[in-house]
Amino acid sequence: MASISIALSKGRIFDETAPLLARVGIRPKANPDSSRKLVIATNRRDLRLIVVRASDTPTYVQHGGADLGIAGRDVLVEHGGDGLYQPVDLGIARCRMVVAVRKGFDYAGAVSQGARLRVATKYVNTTREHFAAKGVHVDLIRLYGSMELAPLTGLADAIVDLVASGRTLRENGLVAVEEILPVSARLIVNQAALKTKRGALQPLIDAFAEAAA
Ligand code: PRT
Ligand code: MG
Repeated sequence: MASISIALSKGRIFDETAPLLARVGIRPKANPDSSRKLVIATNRRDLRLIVVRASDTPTYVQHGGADLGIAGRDVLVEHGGDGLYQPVDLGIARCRMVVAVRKGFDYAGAVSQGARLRVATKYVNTTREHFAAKGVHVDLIRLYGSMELAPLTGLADAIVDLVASGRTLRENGLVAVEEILPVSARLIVNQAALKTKRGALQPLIDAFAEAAA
């Protein structure tokens, strides 16, 4: 029996994937939110979960550290998606990637006057491409989290971050001024594994597609 591994991150992605796993007939033997285990066995002897950082999921699947993975479109676009199939939009962990600024900051004015905009984000590749396509000059400031602080402290004029309810922006006096991408989580597959283990992987991919629909 071919052994199969699925990479995913704890927190939001695991929580929203759990009902899909149940529908596919996969029952993890531990909950990564409470366990410290990074490799989690399931009721299926041929299948285990690998717990990784959200932004590392595409890297694990690309290099064959896992056969399958579950990752947000934000992470996939930023990573580039080399060596990955993205066969199923799971429709979970939905949010939007946006440009946000301090309330009262004249974003349209700054952009139309051709000012160099200082933009803080962890999505540097996506952000560079977004502004290049608009012909707006930006200085990128790479952060690893809490992007919302950057405009409040004068570190940056704008941020590129994810918004779901809008509460985080609102509570920090920020407003979204532009949408870059709608985001949801995708099932991703190592391209080489799909060829060598198609018999084991294809039914699982089909089951996820069915469970997500
Ligand atoms: O911790 P690590 O750096 O490894 O990754 P992470 O913090 O990005 O992981 P996690 O678990 O927070 O997010 C995993 C994935 O969930 C992301 O890659 C997205 O695809 C998806 N997702 C969906 C979100 C949100 N919704 C979301 N709202 N990820 C983050 N947020 C954050 C956002 O960055 C902001 O700080 O929530 C805040 C905004 O939420 P609202 O509801 O206040 O608007
Ligand atoms: Mg986090």
